[in-house]
Amino acid sequence: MTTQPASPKPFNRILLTGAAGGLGQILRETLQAHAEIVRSSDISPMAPSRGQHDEVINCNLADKAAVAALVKDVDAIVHLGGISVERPFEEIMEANIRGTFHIYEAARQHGVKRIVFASSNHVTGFYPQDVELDAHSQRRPDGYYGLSKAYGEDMATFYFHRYGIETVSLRIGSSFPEPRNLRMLSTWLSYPDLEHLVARALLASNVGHSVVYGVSNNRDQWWSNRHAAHLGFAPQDSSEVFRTQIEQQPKPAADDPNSLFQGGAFTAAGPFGDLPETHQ
Ligand code: NAI
Ligand code: 15L
Repeated sequence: MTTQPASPKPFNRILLTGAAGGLGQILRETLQAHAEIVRSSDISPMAPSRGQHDEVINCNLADKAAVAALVKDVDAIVHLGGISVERPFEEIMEANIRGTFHIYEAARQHGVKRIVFASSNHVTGFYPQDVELDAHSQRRPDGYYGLSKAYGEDMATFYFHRYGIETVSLRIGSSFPEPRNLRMLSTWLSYPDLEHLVARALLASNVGHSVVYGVSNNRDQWWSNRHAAHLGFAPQDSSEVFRTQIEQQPKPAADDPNSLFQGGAFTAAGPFGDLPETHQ
């Protein structure tokens, strides 16, 4: 009896940026299902390559020439790399704003047709927690970090209309092994649901530039994915199994940013880098 050859994977080579990070380490494993070769990249050290299907390249996203070389021979990009919390503008500028521009430019040069962009719920973080949002809601970034993700989303729109490069922007809520506080009972995205979301973002056809909130099937939802149904994202997990343990934590005060805004503590970060009084 002859064995059938395994069916070809949808992509030959996927580039994963931010591969040393919390989500990158998860996706480095699971992207193997979708590509013959996963090329993992980060500015920080990563676990060594485990063979010819698992490439590892250190790269600073702020270095345009290095990013252009990184993207050579790639068919799709899962772009997670960058500063993932609120920081002074200058840091965000290099890694997130310049870095994302370098990724799109390199994609254009090398003919990459699909990018999955790790955006964030912080592009709409300044909405109150009792307002339901969808992908068409006007953005309300809650800091330089949220602004950089809004810029990334706009860059995705531009590169689609100008060059036909498709993107799915994932407005990820809080993707950790477990929700950490009351707010995250609404914003939590489990790792299995993240993996499923990234798979749909890579594989769904005719996405143009689509925006989807990355959130599990939690009981209390702030975000509707009514405009992203074409992606086929159907989260299976719920934060509800953690509710009893989370509700044992001291409850934040009613005027605490974690109680008021969807972006939680990010809305109260900064200001950074005030000049000394003699320079004002
Ligand atoms: P992380 O901070 O653990 O990983 C980000 C990685 O990017 C790090 O390994 C870091 O070394 C790398 N990086 C930073 N600056 C770089 C540069 N100049 N060049 C190359 N690499 C650089 O973040 P995490 O949690 O894994 O998130 C991944 C992505 O998803 C990030 O873009 C983050 O903004 C986004 N996101 C994550 C959420 C979460 O709940 N984990 C929520 C919303 C968005
Ligand atoms: C994010 O965008 C951050 O990258 C992550 O560290 C979490 O803080 C998350 O948002 C959140 O809003 O909980």
